[in-house]
Order: sequence, then C-alpha cells, then structure tokens
Amino acid sequence: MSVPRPSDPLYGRQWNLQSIQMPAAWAQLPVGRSWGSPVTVAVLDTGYVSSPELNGRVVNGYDFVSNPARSGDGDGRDQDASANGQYAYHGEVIANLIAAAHDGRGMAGLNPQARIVHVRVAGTDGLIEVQDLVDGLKWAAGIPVPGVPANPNPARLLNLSLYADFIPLTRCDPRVQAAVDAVTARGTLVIAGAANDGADAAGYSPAGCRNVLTVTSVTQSGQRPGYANWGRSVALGAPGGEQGQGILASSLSGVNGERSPEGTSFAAPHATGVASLLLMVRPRLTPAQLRDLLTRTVTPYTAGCDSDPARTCGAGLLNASAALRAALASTLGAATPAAGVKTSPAPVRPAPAPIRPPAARPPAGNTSR
Ligand SMILES: [Ca+2]
Ligand SMILES: [Ca+2]
Repeated sequence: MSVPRPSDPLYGRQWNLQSIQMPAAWAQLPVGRSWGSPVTVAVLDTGYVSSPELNGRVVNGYDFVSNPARSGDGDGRDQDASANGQYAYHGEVIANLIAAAHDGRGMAGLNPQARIVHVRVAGTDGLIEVQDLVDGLKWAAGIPVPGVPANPNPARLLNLSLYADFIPLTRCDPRVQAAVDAVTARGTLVIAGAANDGADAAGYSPAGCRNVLTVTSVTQSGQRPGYANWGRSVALGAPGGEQGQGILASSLSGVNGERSPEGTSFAAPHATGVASLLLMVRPRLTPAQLRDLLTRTVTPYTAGCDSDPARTCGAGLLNASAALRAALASTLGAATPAAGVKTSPAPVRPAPAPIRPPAARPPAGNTSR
C-alpha cells in the first residue's frame, strides 16, 4: 500500500503525526476525492484567524466574550469572533492542527477536509468566564442561546483546549456539566485539553466533567511532560510536546510563519482531528461510540506514562490508523442515504475581514501553554 506523504514543507518535522500513525490513517482513505460526509468542528478558543491553511473551510463564528474590559474589541458579545491580542495564535494553531490543507505550503493538518467554526470565548488575557463558555458550548452545537442568532454551522465536535477561570479548581462546575450534557444529547462530542498544572484534571471544567473526552500530553517518547494534568478523568494521551520539542504548526504571526508551542492545548486537537475522520466515514457515530473507538484503539504506554501509577494518562496514546481501521471495519454509525440522493455540504458562511496581526509572545496562564 502506498503511504501518502504530504508535500508541505513543515511535514518532515511534524513528529506528532508519526506518533499517532497518521500516514497509515490517510492511506486508508481515497486519494483525490471526498473522504465521506462533511464534518464541522468548532474550536472554542481565542477566536477567528483567516488562516490560508483553512481557505474556504473556516467560519468566523461568534464572539462570546461578554466583558468589554477583557474583550479587546471595545464591546461585549457580537458577530465577529476575530481573535486579538497576544494569544490570538492559540485558536489559530489548534484549528490548523486539526484541518490544515495538504497544499505544499506550511504544515499538514490531520483532516484537510474538515471545516472549522471559530467560537471566541477567551479574552485578550487568555481567561474564560463560565457563562461565556457555557453559552459558547451550546451555540457551537446548534442549541439556541438567548440574544444570539442561531448558529448556521452547528458542529459535531467541539475542541476545548481551555478551562473556565474565575472558579475554584476543585470539581467540574455544574453549569459547565449541564452544557456538556446538553450538547452530548444532541450527538456532539466535547474534546478537552487536560490543562497544564501538573495536577489532577478532575478539578477542571470541562476536563473534569462527565461526557468529555479529556486528552493529556505525552512527549515523543510517550512520557507525561511535567506540566500535563493527569488522573482518572483523562481518556487518552496525544502529542503535546515539551520545551524544545513542541508541536509544529503554521501560524500567520509566528516567525517564518510557524510556531512550536507545547501544552495540552495542542494534544486535544489530535483527538479532535481523528474523531473528525471517523465522522466522515461513519457520520452517525454517537459521542459514546466515538469515545469507545478512540480509547480502545490506542497504543498502550510501554511502561505507563509516568513513574507514579496514580498519575495516569488514560488508556494509551491516540492511534489514528487503528481508530480509522476499526471504524471502517464496522457498520456502526454508517450513513444510510436514500437511493439516488446525493448529499452535498451545507454552505459555509463567508468569512469577514482579516484580523489585525497579533503580537508574537509566549503564552502564560490557562491551557495556553
Ligand atoms: Ca466583542
Ligand atoms: Ca499546508
């Protein structure tokens, strides 16, 4: 079997794609045509960046940052989710990891056929209020939110490389849990980064909530980096990098158009990208079925991910090839189109004007590591 090798110049340094067996996953998909049903992924994060890696596949969703003192755009909530401030690259990198084009430029994303909706929930300080997160979660999945126009591009997957600030880090916040349960009931899977405090992820929202697929970081050698949260609420591990060996991605504001950040923020989108491939080939998979496929096909950690067995990193390391093979071998979640009916993708709302370039500075708090 020929293994596709993207011609994108950064591809040779994207070690994380090898770690999760991405080339062998792509090899199972048709070349030069659609991989299946269209899949929309919402990135709840710092907001919209007009990435050339996502040309025609990215939507400027909605700005849920309600506090004008933290929004950086002079007002509260509005229809322009454009990122601004020093962390603007955060959501951009996450979207690119999931869906960057295989176009001979920049990086290669996990699913170059996925569509991205940016939902802005983080202020320019990188922090997130519970109510903004709760409303953003619902809206992203297509649930009505008072005072906000309906989302014309509801997502089946929500990537949350973040947690709610301004609340104690002692348990899943019941407001966040209720929102997660509501979107799960609509068939949408919430995927979260475990956060970067080297602590038990159970105290974080959404990482510690039920029905969330929580992802922590592992290094290239399959170990938990010291920053990465751990514990029973972690479902699996994915490459999140470490100092000096980050997760390479295209970024408009990065030096030479690239960045190599590390953090669980950049582990979670690996699971999201693979889940989006599973939904393309098996569009009726439920959140529970997606979770099962992703966790039972992992590559086991050779000697645990940490010398302390309590600091678990979940079932193992994400394995894109094995997950896709398992999905394709099963009829679970298969589409049942009516004979002669050709499905076509829903229109993507046109993206508005590009944002002002963010300052390139190292991130600080939150999962914005
Ligand atoms: Ca605003
Ligand atoms: Ca590219």
